[in-house]
Amino acid sequence: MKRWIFLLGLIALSACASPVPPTHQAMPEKIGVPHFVDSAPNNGDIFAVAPIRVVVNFDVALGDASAITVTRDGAPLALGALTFGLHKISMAATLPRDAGDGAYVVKFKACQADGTCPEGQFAFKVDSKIKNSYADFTGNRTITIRMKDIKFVPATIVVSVGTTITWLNDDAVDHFVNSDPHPSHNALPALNSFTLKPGEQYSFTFDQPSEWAYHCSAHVPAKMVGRIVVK
Ligand SMILES: [Cu+2]
Repeated sequence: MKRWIFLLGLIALSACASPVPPTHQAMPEKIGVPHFVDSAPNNGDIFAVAPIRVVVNFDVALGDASAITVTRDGAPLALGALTFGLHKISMAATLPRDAGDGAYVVKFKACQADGTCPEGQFAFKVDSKIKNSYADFTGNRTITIRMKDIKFVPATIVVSVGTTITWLNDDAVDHFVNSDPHPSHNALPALNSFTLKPGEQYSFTFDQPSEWAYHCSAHVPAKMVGRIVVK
């Protein structure tokens, strides 16, 4: 009985939690494959601008026959060559620049040491209308994002290429700036900060047009997340 009351409380809490930007919705469950860890985009992400690449991470090395394909509204996209990350536990494919609005499905084949190549997939959406809810800082050379009350403020912004963003920890607890996905943090590895103690700050200059999703790895359950459209 107590357990049910606890669960109902959790549901009530999540229903009235502070508003999160409209960047995620439920989508069909991804098809899991052995040794899959995470992906960027995350399954179910909604972006205002199409990301420039997709990344899929595993906890074992991948074989050369591994592959990624991406469709938008069912039509295949021409991707850049598949690249493998360090130790071949990640693979990435580049999308056409500004690939446009639509429903994207990423299918991947993850060849493993036992000779099998299990296939999985995940989905995300691009809807340029949600950019209206992002704070527009285009033309500014420097921007400060505060880390306050376990949130990035502002959480969703648009900036120009070459803008330097400074994150300032204005909270009483440690925070991080981490590239999505969690826990691999490798869609944009250079973005990752060290621990930011209260009062400390960290800067990064964005030089690739895309929409970059990031989070604080100390506060994943609290959804301390942010998005930066670079154009
Ligand atoms: Cu944090």
